[in-house]
Amino acid sequence: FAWEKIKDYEEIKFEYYNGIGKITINRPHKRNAFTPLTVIEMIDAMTHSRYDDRIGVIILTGEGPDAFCSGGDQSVRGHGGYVGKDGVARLNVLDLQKLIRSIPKPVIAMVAGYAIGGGHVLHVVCDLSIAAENARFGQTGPKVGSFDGGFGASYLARIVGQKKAREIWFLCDQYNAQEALDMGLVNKVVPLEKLEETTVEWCEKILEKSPIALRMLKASFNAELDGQAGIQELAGNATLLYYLSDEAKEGKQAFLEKRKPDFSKYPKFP
Ligand code: 2NE
Repeated sequence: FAWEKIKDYEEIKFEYYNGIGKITINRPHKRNAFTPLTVIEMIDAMTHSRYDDRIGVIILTGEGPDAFCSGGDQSVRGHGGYVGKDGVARLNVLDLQKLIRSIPKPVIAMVAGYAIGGGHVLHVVCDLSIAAENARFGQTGPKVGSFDGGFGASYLARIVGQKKAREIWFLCDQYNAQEALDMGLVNKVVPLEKLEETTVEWCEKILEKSPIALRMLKASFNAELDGQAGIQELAGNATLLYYLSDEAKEGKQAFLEKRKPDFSKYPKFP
């Protein structure tokens, strides 16, 4: 595919092709473990994807065949979080997780090799996951003195069920692509050499669909789980649709013209 670079970064790649934005963690020497900078760059690219009207679907992936992402880079883990070049310790991947869920466009994890630890949680929070046959999934938190009790626990349990989610976290075993498919953790498994082709095909099918319907569906799936934040997202979309109506425009226009609004001609639907 003729991917065009959108912007230069140090630790990720960000490319465009035919309605698709592709964000690639580019630290293959560390199995694509993320540092605070990797996450800052992913948040920037994800935010760009949100505002870029050409982009309808986002692929999140890792460079090379060996890893999607192996979680937080343990060599920069310090006192209270992952330490950036500014010396500040933080866990900013949680902000990225929230962004992946709230961006009103489908995000697809394209997984080759390891999706482990915080890297596993990243694919979990994506809307869809397509795995290569060499993919391996798992959490390592309790082995390395960490855990993700947010989406990494509760949303995982919604996907695979409570017993399986507890097994995944308590045993820290790894699961192959077929096992992941069997537990509903991924949508499809394909040979490694077909991974990008299949993911782009799925993106193209999605891109043929109504953007507002997709946006409403994503917010609806989130609303059921995300409490007030989920309702806020869904309600924001309702406001968007209302703003598109003549009825809402009459309210704004009347204010600007310093007159009483006339809503009498708008229907009171049963
Ligand atoms: C991913 C895995 C299973 C791959 O194993 P293998 O045998 O294919 O590769 P290897 O040799 O372990 O890794 C290659 C190089 O990448 C580094 C390794 O240290 C190694 O470096 P060199 O020896 O060549 O110098 N590397 C891999 N993962 C790394 C990481 N996460 N941080 C720093 N360096 C890493 C195997 O590498 C593995 O098990 N990796 C560790 C997975 C892990 O425990 N991740 C952190 C979980 S905690 C977390 O992510 C987290 C959270 O729990 C809550 C919130 C946010 C984050």
